[in-house]
Amino acid sequence: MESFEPSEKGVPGVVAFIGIGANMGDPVVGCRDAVRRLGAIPETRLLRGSSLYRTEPVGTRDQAWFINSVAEIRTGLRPRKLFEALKGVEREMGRTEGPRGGPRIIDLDLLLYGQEVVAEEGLVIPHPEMHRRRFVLEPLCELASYAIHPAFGISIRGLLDRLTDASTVERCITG
Ligand code: PH2
Ligand code: MG
Ligand code: MG
Repeated sequence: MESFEPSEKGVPGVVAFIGIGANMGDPVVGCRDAVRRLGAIPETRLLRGSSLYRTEPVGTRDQAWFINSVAEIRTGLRPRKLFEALKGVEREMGRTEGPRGGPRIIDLDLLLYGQEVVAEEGLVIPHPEMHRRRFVLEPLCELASYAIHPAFGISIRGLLDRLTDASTVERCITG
């Protein structure tokens, strides 16, 4: 994974965090491929990727365990354009409509977009479930424990300390 470089300072664009998940096909390969593809989105650079985590399914529990990670990007795209680009990457990787919360070849969720709060039809940022999900907060905390959830004014570390989600999240491949 690429790491943050001091030369990034002053580069225009907004730092955003993307949640990545997969539990079909080879999910390790899928998650890595997705991270690489994020860096190919127009006006967007990949800054860092977290470790990969093996995670117990939350919600629909009768499905395979997931691989989850988080990537940090810098983008010149506005939130809606970035969201559409993420959907485009999901489609390119073969994602098809399936049952809500069910198995998927790849899932790319826009977690944080700078400190912006967005509540539009079909697009809510910060991601409306992120503060409840250990499979999101553990990898996000690895990258940005200090980041503030702009709707709650609480750091990622603080959200993790308050979390009641007791599902298993194991770091399996170090970033
Ligand atoms: N995604 C879901 C539902 N449940 N569970 C885990 N462990 N990881 C996920 O990415 C996940 C989930 C819907 O997006
Ligand atoms: Mg999701
Ligand atoms: Mg999604």
